[in-house]
Amino acid sequence: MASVSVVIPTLNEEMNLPWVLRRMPSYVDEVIIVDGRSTDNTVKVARALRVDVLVVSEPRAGKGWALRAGFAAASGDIIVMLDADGSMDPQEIGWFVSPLQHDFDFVKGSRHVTGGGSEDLTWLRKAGNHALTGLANVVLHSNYSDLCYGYIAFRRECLEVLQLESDGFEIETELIVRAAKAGLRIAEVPSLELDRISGASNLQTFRDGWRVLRTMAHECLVWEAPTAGARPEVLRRVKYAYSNVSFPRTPTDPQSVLPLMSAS
Ligand SMILES: Nc1nc2c(ncn2[C@@H]2O[C@H](COP(=O)(O)OP(=O)(O)OP(=O)(O)O)[C@@H](O)[C@H]2O)c(=O)[nH]1
Ligand SMILES: [Mg+2]
Repeated sequence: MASVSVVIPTLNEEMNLPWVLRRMPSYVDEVIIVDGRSTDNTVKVARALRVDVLVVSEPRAGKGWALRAGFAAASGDIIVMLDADGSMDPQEIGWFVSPLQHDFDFVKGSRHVTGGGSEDLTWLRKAGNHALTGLANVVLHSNYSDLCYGYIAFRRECLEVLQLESDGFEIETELIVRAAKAGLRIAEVPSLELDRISGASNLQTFRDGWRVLRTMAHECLVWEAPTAGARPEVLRRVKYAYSNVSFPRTPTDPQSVLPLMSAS
């Protein structure tokens, strides 16, 4: 059974973390809180709720810095990233983990497939996300349904291929674009985004929307997926054809099968 690490960036989330940590499924092996800028009791609350929590310090500003520090510290076979504000329900982690145990490399939550949804999206963000998703799909020949959503899980080996370098919220775009360009096997699972429980959002729609667009252009045009240095299972879609593609599609004589069946 693969081990699961959950990475949670926190910036003044003392009020919201209790809900998040109490909803953590028991099969999660490691919970990593990445903090360094909170001025409230976020870290104390985390330690009080979960004695084995791993606290990583990242004083630089931005979700990208925080996630990269958390990923570097994670020891699980599977890494799940989710927010600390109560907008992503840890009880959904199983939906993300199971495709990864069945040959997928990268699993994304989607608010725009059946079973998913959002209590949190304003019409402006919804329209912006829709436009960015459409644009990404045209350029990447992908069929993502929800680009700007950061409930994501992947096999740890993927980090070697993804080579993340973003500092802010645009790390989500970087992850998603690079996963498609690297030929990872990607699945989307439904996710219900809830309202932030309390406190203020750190996202600014226009500033961060622009950063997402700029990152997308850069990633699509400039970034090239590495072909060496990564573990083969992560790159299998690039390097290998499915082993059964040449399995002959000719009619089978039933007599060649039936004696075998009756013998068993
Ligand atoms: N460590 C760390 N965590 C951060 C930083 N900025 C944001 N976060 C965390 O990243 C997560 C996402 O931030 P939010 O402010 O909720 O942004 P969002 O979910 O994209 O926007 P909303 O939908 O408006 O909530 C939360 O858990 C924040 O606490 C940062 O600079 N450092
Ligand atoms: Mg949020």
